Amino acid sequence: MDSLSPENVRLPEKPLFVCVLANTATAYIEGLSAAGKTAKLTDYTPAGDAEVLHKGTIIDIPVLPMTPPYDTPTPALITRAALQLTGVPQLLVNAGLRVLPAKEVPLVDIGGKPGEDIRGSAAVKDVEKVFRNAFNLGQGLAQKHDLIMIGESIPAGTTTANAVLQSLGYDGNVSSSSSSNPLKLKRDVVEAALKSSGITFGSLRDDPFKAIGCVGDPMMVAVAGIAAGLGNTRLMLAGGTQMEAIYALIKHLGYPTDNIMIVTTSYVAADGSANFGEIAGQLGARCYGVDPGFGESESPGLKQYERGFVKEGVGAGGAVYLALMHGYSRIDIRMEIEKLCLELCRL
Ligand code: AAM
Repeated sequence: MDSLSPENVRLPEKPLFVCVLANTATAYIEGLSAAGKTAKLTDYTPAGDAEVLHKGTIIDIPVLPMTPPYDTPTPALITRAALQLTGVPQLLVNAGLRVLPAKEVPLVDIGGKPGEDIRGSAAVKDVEKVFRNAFNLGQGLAQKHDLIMIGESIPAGTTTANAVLQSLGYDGNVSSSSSSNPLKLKRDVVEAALKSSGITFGSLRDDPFKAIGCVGDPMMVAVAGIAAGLGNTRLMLAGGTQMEAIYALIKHLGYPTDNIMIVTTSYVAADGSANFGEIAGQLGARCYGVDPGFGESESPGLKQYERGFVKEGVGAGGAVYLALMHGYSRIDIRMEIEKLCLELCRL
C-alpha cells in the first residue's frame, strides 16, 4: 500500500490552497511555452487563471487561457472544480503579474515585479526583499492552517525551473505545457542564460538567491519564501518539475523539507520527455502523481490532457489529490471538472 496515496494520508482540519501568479519575459521566446494561444497571449494566462479560480470563468481577461493547436483549456478549471467539491478555501498571490485580473479577484501582493528574460543579466529583482515578504505571509498562514497546498501559474516556468535546477547541480529534463516538449530550444535558452550570468552546472549550490535572481522567476521566490515561513506546517507543492526546482531552492537555503511533498498529475510523472521521477530521486523528495482519469472522459478538451497537452498547472494535480483525500471518487471529481469544462469551452 502506498503511504502517499490520497486515501492513506491524514485529512487536515484547516487546509488552504494558495496559487502564486507571475509572468516572465522568458515566455516571449517563440515556441518555448504553450501556456497561451501565442507567446504574446501568455501575458494573460496567469490573470485568466486567477479569474477562473475565483469565479469559475474569465471576467476581464479577453480569452480563456488555451494551449494550441486544439485549444486545450487551462488547468485552472480542474483546480477550481476540485476545490469547489472539497470546500477548501483559496488564496491568490501576486508575485509579479504583468496583467492583473479583474478588480473583484482578491490578490495578496508580496511586492514582486514581472521577471525578465533569463538570457539577460538579471531575471528577478529584489529577491531577498520579496522572499522576506513571502516568508512573513507563510508565517501568518501557519498560525491558521494545518496544511498548505501551493500551485502556480507562470508561462515558461518549466524553462526557468530547468535553469535553476542546473545552477544548483540537478540534472534532467523538465516537463512542458506542449505535447512536444521543445527540448532543444529549452537547452539553448538555459545554456545562454547560465552563460550570460557566468554560471556553470552546480556553481550556485550555496547561493540559491543568486540562482533565482540570475536565471529564475518571480513565482519561485514567492513559493520558496512562503514555504520557509511555514516552518513545520504540512506543505504540498502542487506541480511538476517547476515545484522540484522550488524544493531544491528550499533545501539549498537550509530550510527543512521533511514537511513537504510534491503532488503532480500522472501526465507529468509519466512524461517520457522529462525526468520528474529522477529529479525527485536526486532531491530525496517525496512525490506522487495523480491520475485524474481523463481517459474515460467524453470531453474533447480533457481528453487532450491524456495526449500530453497542458498536463498540469495551477496546482491541478494537487487539487484532484485533495478531493480524493476528502473521499470523493475519481468519477465524481471528473464529472465536476467536465461540467465546468463544458461551460468554459462554450465561451
Ligand atoms: C498554467 N496556466 C495554463 C498552463 N499552465 N494555461 C494553459 N496551459 C498551461 N499549460 P511552460 O513552461 O511550458 O510554459 O509550462 C508551464 C506553465 O503551464 C505554467 O504556467 C503552468 O501552471 C501551466
